[in-house]
Amino acid sequence: MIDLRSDVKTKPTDLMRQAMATAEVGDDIAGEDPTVNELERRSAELLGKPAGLFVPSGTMGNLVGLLALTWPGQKMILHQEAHVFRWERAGLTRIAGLMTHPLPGAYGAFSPEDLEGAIWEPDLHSPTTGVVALENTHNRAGGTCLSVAQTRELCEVAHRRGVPVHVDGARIFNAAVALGVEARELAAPADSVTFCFSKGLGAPVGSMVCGETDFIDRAREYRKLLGGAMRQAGVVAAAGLVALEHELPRLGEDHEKARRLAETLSGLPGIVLDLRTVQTNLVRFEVRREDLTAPELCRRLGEQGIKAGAQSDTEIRFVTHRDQSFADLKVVCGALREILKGE
Ligand code: TLP
Repeated sequence: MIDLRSDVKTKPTDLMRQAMATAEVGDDIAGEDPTVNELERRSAELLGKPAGLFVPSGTMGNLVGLLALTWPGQKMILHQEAHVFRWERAGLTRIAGLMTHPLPGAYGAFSPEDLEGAIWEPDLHSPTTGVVALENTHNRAGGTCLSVAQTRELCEVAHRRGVPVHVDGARIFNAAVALGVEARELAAPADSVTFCFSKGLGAPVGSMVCGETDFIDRAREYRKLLGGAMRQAGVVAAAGLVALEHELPRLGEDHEKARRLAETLSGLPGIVLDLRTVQTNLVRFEVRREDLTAPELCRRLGEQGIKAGAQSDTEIRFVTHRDQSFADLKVVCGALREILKGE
């Protein structure tokens, strides 16, 4: 099977499995797991922050980050298609008690002007703004990147008004590779940044939250509260260390695969695809045909051993990752040409 549904579908590599089998471990809640400690140190260094906190998932990373930056009843400003808004079971409201103020914006980015307007002047009646959230790369926009300049400008507006910024950087290393910058440059202007080991980096479990030491101390308390504090977590952290060393340098290949898929797709009848969105390892497109819906196209691909997921009747997202070869991608392109030829 060739799996295009998500980069979360990758299986741990042999190197990861070896590292997991031989990892030195201890009780992480007590700070005694040397492998987790090393992963937190290395991650913080890569993002240019003083401290890191290993958490089980991207969802928990976002949640502990938001809890540590805000108070219940505050307002959170975020993109209207943000993952934390659309796909995280409203934890930010149910658990962190935050009210949301979603903003529109092309390619996953709202404007500094819209942000400025959304941070209301303090008065007796209104909620205060607790946090601004950015997402880099932006999932729903098709894996688009926020540049260093965009990140800086948005953070400047927020900070000038005394509001901290959280970056959901589940795929921040994809953004760094695509933009040709260091991840720490993208993280520098923000107060809190998360990233995932279990997406393009190919590890089986885990995400990281990075920021100032006092912020991470608070996030650690919230991780405990949410039941995310682990014991001999070095077994999974070991795979994260392998991911940073061996998988991070090859992320560009996934972008090349996505480009090839997108170029094939955009030439096929009834496919609507904005090539400007194809910046990293996600390819979002629409199927606008009389004879075929998006779920039907996925079903036909399935018959040829290709797993793909429709997001609606007309929308599909393909995701490239380490477990597909360039030869696999040729097979996918051939199948697409065959199914979509003529109309
Ligand atoms: N994204 C996944 C899931 O929606 C299944 C995917 O396939 O793209 N932030 C962003 C930007 C994400 O894309 C995701 C997961 C998360 C947070 C949440 O991470 P997890 O799944 O580890 O909780």
